[in-house]
Amino acid sequence: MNHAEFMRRALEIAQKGDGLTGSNPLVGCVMVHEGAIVSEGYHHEFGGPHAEVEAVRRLPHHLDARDITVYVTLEPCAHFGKTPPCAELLRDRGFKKVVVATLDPNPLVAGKGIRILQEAGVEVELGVLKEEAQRQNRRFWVNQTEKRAYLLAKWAESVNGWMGVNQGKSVAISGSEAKPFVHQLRAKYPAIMVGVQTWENDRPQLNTRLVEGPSPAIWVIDPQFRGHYPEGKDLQIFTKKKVEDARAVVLEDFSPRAMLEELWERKFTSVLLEGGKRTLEQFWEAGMVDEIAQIISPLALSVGADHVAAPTIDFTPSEVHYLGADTLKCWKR
Ligand code: AOF
Ligand code: ZN
Repeated sequence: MNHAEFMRRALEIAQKGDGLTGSNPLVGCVMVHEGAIVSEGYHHEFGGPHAEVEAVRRLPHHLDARDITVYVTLEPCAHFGKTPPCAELLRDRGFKKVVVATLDPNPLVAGKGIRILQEAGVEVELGVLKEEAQRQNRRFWVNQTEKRAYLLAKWAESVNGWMGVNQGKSVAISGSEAKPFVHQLRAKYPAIMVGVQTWENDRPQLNTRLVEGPSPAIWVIDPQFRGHYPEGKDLQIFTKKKVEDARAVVLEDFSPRAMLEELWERKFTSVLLEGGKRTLEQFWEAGMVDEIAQIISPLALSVGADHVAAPTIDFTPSEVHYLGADTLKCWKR
């Protein structure tokens, strides 16, 4: 195995933490002695030990750290978080060399980890598989560099480009195999957001009833506060209007970015935006869509005055999957 292959292995094991690390990144660490992997570790879950700590624990005692090169997919941390700084751990163990895929955008670290190592005379190589490493932690990157929630835009449309009907008549577009997929998606997102029009038209439940997993917190975008929100219903409403409702969150700046920043401040690292047309387009036009899941059903809805056209969002899918008769087109920024 060569240099890049060791880092690729570190990225591969990092992926095992997918969905479990919460607001933390996925991180993998591989230790190499005389061209062979002698230890591995990854960040398993939020609050758990960091990848480097896991790898150090598994390292056979008889090996001399001065002969070992450490590969890690993210700059070792420099702060006392839930665990002591990983950069100090690697330094104190006396490893010969540390190869890092990318700097940590977290301001608590951001170059400080590398400095700790270099100042102690540890050889550091930065940038091996940098792009892959940053893409793997796309959500963490958006959170840390833009201080906002990461956004996935999801909608379903008929093959002839309709999204549904107006005036309180909800219509099922996607088929039975797409539904559990959508519910799985919801279980992975701490928040779900819809425009007031969709809220009023469809009365969506926005939960995960078809799969195991938590239902996301519901957010409705309703500048004039004209929606109907039953007493006791657990949700939050972004609005411009100062109203007497504890669930209302009044925003002066009613932009897509401001909403995502507000969500991030409230500890929502990501949000699933489920419509409708105008809302989806507004977030897209504001450059706030990080990922898209578009479901296309083979059903040709007939054209009527009360039909709603699908959003006009021009993207080139990076992946296409099939959910029964439906097609799923995915895109990532
Ligand atoms: C590493 N190795 O495996 C991870 C790192 O709350 P804590 O203590 O878990 O710290 C979380 C921060 O530490 C996180 O925001 C990111 O900057 C870094 N994560 N660093 O050296 C790891 N998971
Ligand atoms: Zn650490």
